[in-house]
Amino acid sequence: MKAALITGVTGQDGSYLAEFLLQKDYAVYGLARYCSERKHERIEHLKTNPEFHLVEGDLTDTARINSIINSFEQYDLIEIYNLGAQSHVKVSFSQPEYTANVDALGTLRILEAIRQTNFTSKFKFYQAGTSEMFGKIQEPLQSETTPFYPRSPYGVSKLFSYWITKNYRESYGMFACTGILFNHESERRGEEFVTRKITLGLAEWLKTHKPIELGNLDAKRDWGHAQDYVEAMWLMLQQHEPQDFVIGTGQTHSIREFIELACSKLLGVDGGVSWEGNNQDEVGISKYDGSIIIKINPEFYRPAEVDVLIADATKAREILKWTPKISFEELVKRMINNDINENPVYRT
Ligand code: NAP
Ligand code: G4F
Repeated sequence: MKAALITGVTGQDGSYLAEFLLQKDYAVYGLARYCSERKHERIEHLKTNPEFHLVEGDLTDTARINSIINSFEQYDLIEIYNLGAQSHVKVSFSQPEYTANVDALGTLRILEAIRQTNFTSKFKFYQAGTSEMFGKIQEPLQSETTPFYPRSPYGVSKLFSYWITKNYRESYGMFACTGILFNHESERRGEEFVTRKITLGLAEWLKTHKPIELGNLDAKRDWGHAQDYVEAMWLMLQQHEPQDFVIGTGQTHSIREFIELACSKLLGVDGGVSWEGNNQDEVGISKYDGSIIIKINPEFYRPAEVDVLIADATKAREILKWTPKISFEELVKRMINNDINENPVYRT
């Protein structure tokens, strides 16, 4: 009898992971926060599955976390995927204490709750680490051995979680590991992250010609598709020994490149958009009809930026036999098609 507890089940990754684990015959428990309207768009379709159970709770609530962890004694094996987080980097600058409470102490609460049970050895723990921990990169390609240099309260909080996970592994022999995942997007990506903001913004632009307002267009990210990445999380927990892994594509693209590709998919014009002006006065102009698609709004700049990220996922390739299947171009195409057709795939 195997069970999985997914914190953050209502999020992008949580919803894909729940689907993935249900297909593998796990009893899936999803931690979701109480909210006044019990609508969870990304997982609504799972609620009729008898093997899917919603558990109400919050990562800031120690007593509740303890009682949830203790409720799993009946199972032979319990995999915990700690995906719950205040995951927006910019928000972490305006809400640093809350971010640390959820993203750093939340992890400790789960680990300590597992340690205090009398069935600790039945648990395997996955921590959702991030390439944001590399921040101001210390090596051109970032692997498991690259020194960390986080650039936001979010990155610092996640780094605490990385170290406390390693500490519980080494101190208490717990099966606990961190996946250091680079950016992954999808048709279910939160609307405030730049890729989804762009694809949704383009859908809106088609109707209203309202320009999309963005911040730094020159930052570069290693973008994959979330569906590929949840498989890597599971693979980490199927290993004999707990180990940390970097997960990414090894390719990087700027926000500007994402826009150009999205616009060419949308407008059917090569390059899709041309750029005029500099810095805050720069605009992206549609090659199709000459109207403005992109404007800069300094409100979206960050106090400290992560300029570029590129994964070296050799270890995952060799040990987990994991490689991403969905290319950058396919990712952009899927997001554009989804948002233009107003046909969210999670309803199917
Ligand atoms: P997401 O869509 O923002 O989902 C975050 C989830 O955490 C949501 O279900 C949210 O619930 C939940 N949550 C937030 N605060 C909570 C709290 N106090 N107690 C319990 N749950 C809480 O994030 P994602 O993109 O799926 O990412 C999943 C995890 O991977 C996160 O930990 C993120 O930091 C990490 N990560 C993401 C990426 C990426 O590129 N996507 C890369 C590396 C690491 P609500 O629905 O109620 O808000
Ligand atoms: O889409 P973003 O907000 O993602 P960011 O900051 O890279 O963080 C995401 O990936 C991390 C993994 O590396 C996760 F750990 C984290 O939870 C999250 O999922 O921003 C990407 C880039 C940044 O450089 C930002 O400055 O896009 C730039 N950007 C430019 N204009 C913008 C905007 N970002 C957002 N969110 N909104 C803008 O208008």
